Amino acid sequence: MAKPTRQSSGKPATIHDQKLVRGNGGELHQIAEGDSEILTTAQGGPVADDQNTLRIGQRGPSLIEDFHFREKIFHFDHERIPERVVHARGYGAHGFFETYESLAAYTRADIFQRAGEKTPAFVRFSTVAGSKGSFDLARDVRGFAVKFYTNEGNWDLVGNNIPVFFIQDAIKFPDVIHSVKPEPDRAFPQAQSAHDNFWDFISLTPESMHMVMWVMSDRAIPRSFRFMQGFGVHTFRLVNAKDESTFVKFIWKPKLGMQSVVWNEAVKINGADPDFHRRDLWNAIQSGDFPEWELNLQLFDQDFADSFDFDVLDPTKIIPEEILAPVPVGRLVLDRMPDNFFAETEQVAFMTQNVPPGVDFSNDPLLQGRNFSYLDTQLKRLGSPNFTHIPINAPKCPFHHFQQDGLMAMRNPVGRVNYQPNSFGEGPRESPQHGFRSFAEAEEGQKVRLRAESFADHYSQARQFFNSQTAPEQKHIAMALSFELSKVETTVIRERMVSHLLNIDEGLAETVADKLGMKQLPKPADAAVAPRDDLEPSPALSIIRNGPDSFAGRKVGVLVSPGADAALLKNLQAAIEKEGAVMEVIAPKVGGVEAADGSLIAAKHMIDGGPSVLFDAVALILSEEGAERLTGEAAARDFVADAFAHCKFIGFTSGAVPLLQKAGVDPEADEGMIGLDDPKAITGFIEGCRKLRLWSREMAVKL
Ligand code: HDD
Repeated sequence: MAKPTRQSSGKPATIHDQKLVRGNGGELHQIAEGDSEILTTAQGGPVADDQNTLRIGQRGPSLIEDFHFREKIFHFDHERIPERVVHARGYGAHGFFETYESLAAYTRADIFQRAGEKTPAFVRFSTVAGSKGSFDLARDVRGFAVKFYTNEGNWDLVGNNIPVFFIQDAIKFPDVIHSVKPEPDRAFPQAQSAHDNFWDFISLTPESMHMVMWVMSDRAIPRSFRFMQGFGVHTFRLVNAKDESTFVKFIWKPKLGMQSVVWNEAVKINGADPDFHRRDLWNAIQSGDFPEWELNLQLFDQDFADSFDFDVLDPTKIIPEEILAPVPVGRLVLDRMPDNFFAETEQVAFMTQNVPPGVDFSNDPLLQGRNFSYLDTQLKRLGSPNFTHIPINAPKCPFHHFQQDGLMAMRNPVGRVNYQPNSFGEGPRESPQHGFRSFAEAEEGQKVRLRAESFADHYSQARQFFNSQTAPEQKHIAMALSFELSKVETTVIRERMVSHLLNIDEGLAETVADKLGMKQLPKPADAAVAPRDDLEPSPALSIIRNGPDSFAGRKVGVLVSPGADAALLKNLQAAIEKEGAVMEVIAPKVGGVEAADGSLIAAKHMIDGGPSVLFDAVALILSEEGAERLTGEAAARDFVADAFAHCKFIGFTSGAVPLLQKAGVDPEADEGMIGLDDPKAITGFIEGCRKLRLWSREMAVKL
């Protein structure tokens, strides 16, 4: 776009030529070498003074004639567009999808035809309930929406990090969302499910029980977008060139393994760094450590669907991986942050209806409803049916149609013919061969408003999920339910929830009831279908069982004091970086500290600004004198006490012992406490870190 510059305008000298700018008071200041372009209005008119409105006299009234002022304020007043009604807080990145092998046997989708083919992609991660400015570590589902810019149009796989949903029918969506959002009279709580309305709705909606187990699990407090799985949730179809259909479920698996935080940590992260997940993705991509996921398909035919325990059209059910193995078919790499958050991440419009030829819908009633909602909402948010003219939403393949005009039309076709068929041989025509053909599924039946009987079992998979977790994960679920229900003020809602839990796991129900101070257990909720206890646990459902095998992509926070051992720090840093992890130094002052050898150790954070909740493991490289001094600082004591309470591995020099003791941490408490005086111990520290957390520490504490 043409921008007026001094060179191109050839205008006589301005204040820029004199290397002067005006200050707020109108006074002129000298500016450094390197001139900039001349500021203009949106109409291109050069601006002489951007600091003072036009007024009569120095202290007189402002003039409406000041078109520059009016334009500037007018535009500012209109900067915001409505935030998404759900998934308002999100963060996106660009990347590509690389196909491993041709899937032509299953689908004619162009993206899956050629091994090694790279397709550009844009991904937006999000929380569901909170508004745009809410914190990242809410206990919530995470959105995992992928836009593939394929050669045959955009394909949006609009998924979550949880493979099931709260409701079975899209007509219930406004209800579940209203219930979780801030209560409408008081407008709180923000980004929390811990309140009466949510649990009231849930406790009256047995179909949500499976999802509730997932949302109360550690899946809802991920450590990083990079360490989450993603799911298309619904059963979709793949359709090949012979118009044969195969059912499919889509699963994204993170290359770096799964990892979550603990709730007490999440609460503190939200205060210390509300942008924790954003910053993490930004830092990883900017430093060249590109996050990667593998796309896995669960492929099955009608016979499998007919013989499976549950209805494959029911979005509150999964197909366990142990029953139907996922097949990796490609990888997604995120390697570039948007240049402009608003233009790309805020304006990107995902729509489940965007499928390329070769991918098709199933009759899942949630999916069918979504296919209406997403298009509709984009008009509300982006203000015009021309939202596909916004670069992030435009296809990257050639496209030709007769849609025209409308607000903010940016692509305006030329020529006479804007319809077809026409006699002039102009314009695009449909192609039965290349175009999208819906799978010709035979349908018949009466028009009814009925929930299928095959959707009626609401507890069996909830129980299976709970039984598939490790002991610490089960404990986290019990703690999460107790916390959430403790915030519910209406007793009958708490009791109703416990009555559902009794159908899932008695021990869980008893623990929660006890934490809620209930004198006696209610009766189990009436179940339309008795919960089954013959479903095998699915180890694939546990995060802890599916963690990483290295510490790559993680972060160690090292607390140093004056007199610290600089050589040890250097060795530690080398070992951490060799592992593919990152080290950050925390010191009493952000300027750093003088090491024992007189060198300066630079610090990234002061202790208040770098609490241990921001790190996956910590090390204390302290001189004894330094540690003694830190015993008086609450932030330093919290650094240590929190790291221990959150089951992190702690490496420490013997000088650090006074601080450990003052923080109530026994230096010999368990194998997670690793002395670093001997440089060889660094290897042991890194090996410990690979386990991410020492859960036995937490299990020693009774609920
Ligand atoms: Fe939805 C946004 C995922 C059910 C209606 N949804 C939205 C986003 C994700 C999901 C990741 C954010 C996209 C972005 O980053 O811009 N939604 C899901 C999943 C669901 C689901 C995995 C169940 C399996 N959604 C669902 C239903 C409805 C909607 C049943 C309505 C009938 N969802 C919307 C919406 C949103 C949206 C109102 C808000 C902003 C947007 O679409 O673009 O249309």
